[in-house]
Amino acid sequence: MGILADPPLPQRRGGDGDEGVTPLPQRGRGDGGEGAPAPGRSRHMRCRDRVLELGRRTLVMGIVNVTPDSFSGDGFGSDIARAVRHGQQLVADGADLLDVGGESTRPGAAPVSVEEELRRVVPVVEQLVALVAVPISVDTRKPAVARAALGAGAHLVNDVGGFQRQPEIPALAAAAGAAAVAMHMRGSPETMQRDVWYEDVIAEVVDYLARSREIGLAAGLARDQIVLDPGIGFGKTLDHNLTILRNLHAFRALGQPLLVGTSRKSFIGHLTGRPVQDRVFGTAATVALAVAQGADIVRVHDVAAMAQVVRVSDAIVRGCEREHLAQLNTDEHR
Ligand code: HH2
Repeated sequence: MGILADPPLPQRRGGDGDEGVTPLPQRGRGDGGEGAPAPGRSRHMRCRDRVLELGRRTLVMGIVNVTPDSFSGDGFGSDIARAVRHGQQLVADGADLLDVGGESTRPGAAPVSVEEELRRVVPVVEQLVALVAVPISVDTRKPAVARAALGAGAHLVNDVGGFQRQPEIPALAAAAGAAAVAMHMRGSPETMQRDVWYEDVIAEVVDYLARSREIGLAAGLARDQIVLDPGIGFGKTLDHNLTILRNLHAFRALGQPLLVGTSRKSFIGHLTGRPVQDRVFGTAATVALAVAQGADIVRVHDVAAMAQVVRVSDAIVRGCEREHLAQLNTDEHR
C-alpha cells in the first residue's frame, strides 16, 4: 500500500509486481500542505514516477548496508550479490522503501573514498531498481555518489548532512525529480559524539531542519519531496535522543514527511544492556511510540519484525485498515 495510485487506493504493501505504481501526477510546489497535518490525514510524497501515500499508515524503510563496518553488524562488505538479495528479502518482509548505503556513519567511522562508495552502492541501486517495485533511496553525503545513484535510477537521496554540508545534493535530487531526506547531525560521524551540548535540543534541531527545508526548496525540491529527520544518535546523548523521541510533534509541526531512525542504536543498548544484534524489542518500543506520534517513515534493519509492530500500532493509532479489521471482527478474538 506504500506505492499508490492517485487518488489513493488502499492496497497491500510490497510485492514485486508493478501494481499501484503510477505515473507522476503534475503538482506544483506547496502540495505538501501547510502546517502540521493531523495523523490519519492522507498526504503524499513524490519521488520520480512514484507517489507514496502518507498518513494512512507508517512506511517501513529497510536498510541495505554495503559496508564492512556498519554499527549494526548487518553490512555486506562489498558483496553486491548478497546486498541485492538482502534488499529483495526486505521487500518480501514488508519494506515500503529500501535505503542503500556504502559508508558507515557510526561514531568515529573512517571516511570512505568516492571511488569505493561508488563501487559499493551504484550496482546495488541499479539492480534493486530493476528487481523490486518499491522506491530505492541512496544514503550518502557525497554529491558524486548521489549523482551516480540517481543515474542508476534511485528515487530518493538520504542526506545525513541535512543539505547543509553539500547543498549540491538537494539540487541533484530536484533535477532528477527525486525526493530527498534531510537529517540533523551535529558535526560529522568522526566528531559528532564529542562534547555534545545543546541549550534546547528540540528548538535547535527544529531550527536546523527548517533551514534544511529552505535549502531544499531553494534547490528546486517541492514541499512534497522533502523528508525531515531529527537524526537519532547523530551528535546526541541518551537524554537528547529520548527528549527528541518524546517530542516528535515538534518536528511534525514543520509540516514535512517525518522519518525516524532508531533501529538497533546504542541508546537502546544503554537502556537494555543488550548488544547490537539483540535490540529488536527495544527498537520495537521506539517504532511503536514513533508511530503513535505520527512518524511517516521508520528506518529499520529488522523489517519483518518492525512491519508487524507498525501494522498493529497503525491499527490502534491511525484506525487504518478498517476493511482488514472488519474482516477480522468476524473471527474469534482474544
Ligand atoms: N541512521 C544511520 C544511517 N543513516 N539516515 C537517516 N535519514 N536517519 C538515520 O537515523 C540514519 C541514517 C545509521 O544506521 P546504519 O545505516 O545501520 O549504520 P551505519 O551508518 O553504521 O552503516
